[in-house]
Amino acid sequence: MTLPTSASPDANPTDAGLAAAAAARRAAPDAPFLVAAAGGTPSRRPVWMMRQAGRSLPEYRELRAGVEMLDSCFRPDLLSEITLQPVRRHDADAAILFSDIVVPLKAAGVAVDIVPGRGPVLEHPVRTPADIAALPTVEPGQLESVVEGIGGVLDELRDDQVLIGFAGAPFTLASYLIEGGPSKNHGITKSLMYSEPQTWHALMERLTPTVITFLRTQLEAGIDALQLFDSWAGFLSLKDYREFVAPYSQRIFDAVRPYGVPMIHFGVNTAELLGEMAAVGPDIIGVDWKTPLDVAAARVTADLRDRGLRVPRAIQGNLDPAVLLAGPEVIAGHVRRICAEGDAAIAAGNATGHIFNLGHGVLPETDPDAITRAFAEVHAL
Ligand code: 1CP
Repeated sequence: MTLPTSASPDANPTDAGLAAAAAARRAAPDAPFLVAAAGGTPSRRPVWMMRQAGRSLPEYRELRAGVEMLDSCFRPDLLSEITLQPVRRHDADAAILFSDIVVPLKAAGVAVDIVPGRGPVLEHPVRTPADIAALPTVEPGQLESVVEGIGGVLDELRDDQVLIGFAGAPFTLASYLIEGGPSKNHGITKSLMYSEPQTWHALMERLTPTVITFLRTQLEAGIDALQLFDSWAGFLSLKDYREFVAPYSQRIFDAVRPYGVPMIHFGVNTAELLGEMAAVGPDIIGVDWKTPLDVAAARVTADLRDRGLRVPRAIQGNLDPAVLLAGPEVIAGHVRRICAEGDAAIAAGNATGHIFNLGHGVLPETDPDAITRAFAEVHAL
């Protein structure tokens, strides 16, 4: 097992780190996900779904019985098996690593647990300069079980299927740390940001290296692509996102770009932020279900062009997860519409490719057969 060698997270990756990643990564030149991400014509439209691993699957519930959520993220056998379950069942073009955005914090020694039916809960919220100074930064050696689990996934994937690694972006992580758990309006987080900007920036500075190390560790273990989840960034205005969040997310993309894998950036309620979230550096823009893909792509392209940045980019999305609870005809209609909107974005020159996904995660009550049918319908179009 090779562990990352990059000592200073924010510096350029070391040659040894880049070599380790290149050696661990499988050659998958024809994988539809990678072809679509690179602007080519894939053999079929690639599809994966956020939260495809997890509670919608009976085989997941069976495997997790009696095992705490975060414990399962540190058991390589469970990690690989749960990651692979939806890929086998639904013939997905990509696996998403079974982990959680709080895994690097837990690995670093932060007292955090995932409470069933609720989400990540901190024993001590992080709200003061002293709390921030005491927050540990994750070291690659603390993530060995994740590295081992990734190896298990790569051994089993077909070579036209990819493994997507991920991390939570600093804003979304900060919200859990400051609030102490899931939040409806992120009020404590935002009030700290407004009233104590220095404390806010200190927390962002503290979290950024942990996110970089978590991603580099996955890259050096061989992931084929990555997604930075800033799930709750849509609670911010564009101005606040620019000032308080974008510089850190940009540093993260800069720090992992040398590995050369496709990078996705996603958040919910981000219609107003899409251009800015694209400008911080991803290759693929994840869109929630509220903005049609062709409209989103046009907006992103215009914003990037105004700044002299590379256009167009690939686009990912964006079926409303609730549609999967409706009947087969309803699902098929929405799948057709979204594929047409993706094609329209490409035809207009505003996207290089379309990766089908949901606009957010699979709802736990979703019938797995409805998910399988949706995958097949995307592939048939
Ligand atoms: O009881 C259970 O089975 C735990 C439910 C669960 C699962 C399956 C949690 C708790 N996390 C996960 C796995 C997970 N988390 C994955 C891998 C599985 C997959 O996608 O197929 C991923 C990518 C995440 C990432 C994650 N965790 C995000 C970003 C994505 C998103 O949904 O926006 C966020 C915000 C979290 C926090 C979290 N962890 C768990 C829950 C229920 C939540 C959300 C809590 C909240 O609403 O604030």
